[in-house]
Amino acid sequence: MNTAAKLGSYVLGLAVVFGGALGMGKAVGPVGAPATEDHSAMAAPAASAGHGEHTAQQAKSDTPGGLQVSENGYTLNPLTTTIEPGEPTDYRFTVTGPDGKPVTDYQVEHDKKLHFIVVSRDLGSFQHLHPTQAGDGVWSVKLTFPTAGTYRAFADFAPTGGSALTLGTDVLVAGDYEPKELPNVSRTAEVDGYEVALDGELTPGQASKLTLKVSKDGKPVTDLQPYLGAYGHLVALRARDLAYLHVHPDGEPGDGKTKAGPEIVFYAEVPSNGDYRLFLDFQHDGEVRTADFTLGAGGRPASPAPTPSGHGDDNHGDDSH
Ligand SMILES: [Cu+2]
Repeated sequence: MNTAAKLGSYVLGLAVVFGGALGMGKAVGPVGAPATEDHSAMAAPAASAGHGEHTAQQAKSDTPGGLQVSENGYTLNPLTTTIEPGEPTDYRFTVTGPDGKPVTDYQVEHDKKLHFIVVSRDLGSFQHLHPTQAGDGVWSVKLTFPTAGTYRAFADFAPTGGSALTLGTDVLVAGDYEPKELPNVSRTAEVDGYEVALDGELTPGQASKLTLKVSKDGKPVTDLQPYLGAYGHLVALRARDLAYLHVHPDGEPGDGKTKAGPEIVFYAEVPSNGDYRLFLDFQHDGEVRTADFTLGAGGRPASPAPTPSGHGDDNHGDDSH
């Protein structure tokens, strides 16, 4: 799927969900078209309940992915609740569909039916995993939560016959925990002797070109290996609320024009100003590695520092007496 199509289904998925979320908040009410047909109490006519249509109100929704545990009738249900830091865990979960049953049929996207991203809430640790289906709609993945603390797990998938969705849930790992500051803004990352340089700016609401250049020992890497159908996978997470964006590169291996490095080009559209953590997965010499960056979008933080009052030319003048 190309970037435009991916973004398209991403936006559509969000747009459809918005009606559903409203519906959940108020048991009955003339909200816009409900996202799912099982809310029979809804007063709204069901004519536009199909996934392919949405109202103007819904279309304006810009809720990013990954912020909700339940969306569009689909819910992420963790089955593993006791987790020890630093020990391998068989983490299990289901995704239930609008009928309340675990979903068993998924579309394959980038070689996998479901992509599972686990990050610490302070965005210091990142894992991109691929759970296996253990039967009856149960997903299972072996992973280690490196330290105690709060994590966010994202399931990125498209049910057969449905739109692509990213659901998110918190994961709590017991123990002493010291939150870390967000890493400073940085356009270079080093991992296992590789250096990755990031060029480009994130402009909210616009597909922003990002170029990531991979070098090793000072030499450009020109023989990157395809990983899950692409030379790179980029996940962007907004600092503080962990709004999720999964971006694929411009061009695919074997399309006759995309080179195997050293540059990987992405078009990322972030939803707002603020700081983002970017995690690039790339494969070389048979191993997948992750380079991470911190980048500000829109040139300023989402919540600008309060300005001192009493300055500027606000309408505080007393010339009306
Ligand atoms: Cu994946």
